[in-house]
Amino acid sequence: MKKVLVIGSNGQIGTELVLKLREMFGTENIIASDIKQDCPELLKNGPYVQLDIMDRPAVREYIIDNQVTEVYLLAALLSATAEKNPDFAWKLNMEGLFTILDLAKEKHLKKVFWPSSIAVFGPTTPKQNTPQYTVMEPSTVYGISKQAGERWCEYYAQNFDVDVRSIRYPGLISYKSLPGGGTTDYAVDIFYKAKQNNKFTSFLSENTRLPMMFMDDAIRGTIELMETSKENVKIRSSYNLSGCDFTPKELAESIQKFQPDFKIDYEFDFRQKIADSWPDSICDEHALNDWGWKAEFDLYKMTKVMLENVPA
Ligand code: NAD
Ligand code: AKB
Repeated sequence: MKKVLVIGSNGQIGTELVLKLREMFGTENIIASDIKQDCPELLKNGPYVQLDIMDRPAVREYIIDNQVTEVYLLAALLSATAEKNPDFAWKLNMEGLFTILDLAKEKHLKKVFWPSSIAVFGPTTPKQNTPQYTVMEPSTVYGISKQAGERWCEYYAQNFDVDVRSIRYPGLISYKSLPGGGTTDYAVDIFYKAKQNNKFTSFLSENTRLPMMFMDDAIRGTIELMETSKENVKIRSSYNLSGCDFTPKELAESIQKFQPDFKIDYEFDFRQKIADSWPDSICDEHALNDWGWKAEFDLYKMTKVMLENVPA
């Protein structure tokens, strides 16, 4: 019997992941949980529990008492927020992971999903079509925490037979919930500003290319990885996953296909340096070969769906 706990359910990924998991496996079997007291409107159709991932005893007690079988651990500080509070970011991003990996090591959990990021790469990584295995010297506290997390996931898998699965998500683009403090957030905000004001000021410069993905692809990829048989999961650090890649200028041009008068200008800030340290595009051949991953949304299709759904 599957009983899933999604920790950090109220965020950009968690909201859509909970909705999809409930649709697939039954509302009562998917428990949303977040540090926030209130359950978001969209998730009120099923169970919700307030949990702080930093409260190790409370998390352990809840998982053991409720016979949870799988955890998706999404609670973290993202790249831009983490740079402003490095000590706390390191603590939050690492401690929660150990709590969950230890529960899996003790066989209280059958499976764990923990997301990594393209932030594991750094300025010395080859930028185009970045391979799965390459130089990894992240220059942000967020990237360092994700890289350390990947190493620990692989260590627990190899030494304690923990079934942990992970994806290095690119920047995710969605309309059901807002992003939570990343460097790629501009690519969501631009759609709100396009609908509301028909103009946008980008905090990244016009030719800053980054790997991105529409949320439907990310959720499908996540569940496909979690549902594939254990033998198919050959990488226990984290899989490269590619959706599409574009610059702010190209994204603006894509919006102009639907709103010809849309205007963009550029005022870059501290996030430019973070973006400059990340890849332009990602090679995801291992995900394709091991468990059949294939993205469905390109820039045009994503732009169309975003403009149709973001409120004016
Ligand atoms: P988000 O910031 O939107 O959501 C994180 C959620 O965690 C929030 O609802 C927050 O309230 C909750 N949270 C924070 N501290 C908590 C705590 N102590 N206990 C319990 N919950 C807590 O983040 P997201 O975009 O949904 O990202 C989820 C995960 O995916 C993160 O690990 C992130 O690094 C990773 N990721 C996201 C992206 C992206 O573009 N969104 C890309 C790469 C990787
Ligand atoms: C961020 O910008 O911090 C995230 C990520 C790519 O990990 N969207």
